[in-house]
Amino acid sequence: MENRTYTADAEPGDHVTVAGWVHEIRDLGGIAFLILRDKSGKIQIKFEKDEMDEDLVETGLGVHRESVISVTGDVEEEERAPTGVEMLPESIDVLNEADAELPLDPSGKVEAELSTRLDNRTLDLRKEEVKAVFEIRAEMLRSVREYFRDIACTEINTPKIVATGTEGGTELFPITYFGEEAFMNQSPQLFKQLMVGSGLERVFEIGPIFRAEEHNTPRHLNEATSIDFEAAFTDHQEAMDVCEGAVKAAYRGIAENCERELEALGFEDFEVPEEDFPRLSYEEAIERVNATGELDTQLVYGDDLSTEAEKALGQDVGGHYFVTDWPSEIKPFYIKDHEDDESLSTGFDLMHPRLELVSGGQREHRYDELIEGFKQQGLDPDAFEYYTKMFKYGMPPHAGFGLGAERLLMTILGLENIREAVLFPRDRQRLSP
Ligand code: AMO
Repeated sequence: MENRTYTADAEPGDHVTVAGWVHEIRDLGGIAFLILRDKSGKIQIKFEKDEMDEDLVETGLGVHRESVISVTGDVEEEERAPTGVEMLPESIDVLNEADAELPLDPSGKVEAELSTRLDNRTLDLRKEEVKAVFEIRAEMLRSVREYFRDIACTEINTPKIVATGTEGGTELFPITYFGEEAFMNQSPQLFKQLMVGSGLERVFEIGPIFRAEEHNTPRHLNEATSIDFEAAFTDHQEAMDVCEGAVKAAYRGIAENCERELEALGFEDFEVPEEDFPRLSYEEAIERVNATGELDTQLVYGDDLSTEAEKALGQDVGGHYFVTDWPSEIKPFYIKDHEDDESLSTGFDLMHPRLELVSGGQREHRYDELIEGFKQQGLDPDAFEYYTKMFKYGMPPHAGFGLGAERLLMTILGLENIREAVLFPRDRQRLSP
């Protein structure tokens, strides 16, 4: 729209055209106010009924809330106005009138269930605190991208329609691809590994992953966003350094660039984790969980960390921490075992006190050992020939990780439900919008 001014930029003395949504109309009798909202904020528009053109007053005050209008007029200083300025309208254009009844109240005065909010995301995101979540999400991804660029990684995009899965057969979404069975990709795992053997060496990808999990929990999605890193000539310790760096970069970016959004979400002070994330071995983690006395049944070596165990450990540690040196059989075929102890893997998880954020590790780059790993996991190596054969043509040692973007955002902002971190979540009940 030509000559449109954002409400936040309207200064006393200006003659401007603003455009946005009718947030509220307050009619006090002789005087009335229309609050107009746009991406940048709000502005008060004053109607002095006796002194203004009747049609103008009627148009401005007769319009339904949430209608889209543009207003042209002078901006004046007004201490009593919420933003310290107000506009005196000369002309008003109703660009699109909204229905009188709305399925959701964007002013937030009437609270709505999460499912109603998700059904009406457009209206939901007119709320300052909901919009803030997605402005922060954008900043989180921007700062993570910048971090990866700064450590010489190249951003890649890999296929989401694939012939085989990698993260366990039961969690695949099958699709039909020109009469052939295909799947939605669970992880860019194999593709990102193939790229460390290419001339790119160090890569990252931010993209969708698809998991046909039966879980219907506040921490699982069926379509999530994974922040993947993979680099040649890197071991699992260095991959953990990068992982910690990426998470801290996300916090820092938000702290530096999202002051207004954090305020809208009620943060009085926003803490950026500064200390090193401790690295606990799986064995230490098990001992520490058992020592908390929080579990009904003690964990034994070889158990995966249950949700209760993660919670107990999270409370005990009190901040982010890595769990390293997992028993080999718990970790997938592409993770390398320790050379001096094959019962232990180089796989690691990064935990937030609330939940797991990351899985990663050093990868098996030796052809024969890789084929053996497929067989041990009950997978047919022939089905992965496109991947395995590249390990015969000069595949460097490498490591990487996958970081769940929604889980990261959820933990940074303390969101209760992962669905609040996605515009249009996909879960067991939800396929639209
Ligand atoms: P993993 O399966 O552990 O590892 O996934 C990595 C991270 O992705 C996020 N995540 C999910 N988030 C929401 N809903 C889900 N259903 C979901 N599934 C996963 C989590 C998890 O920690 N290929 C490996 C990564 C690697 O080794 O590089 C992998 O996919 O935050």
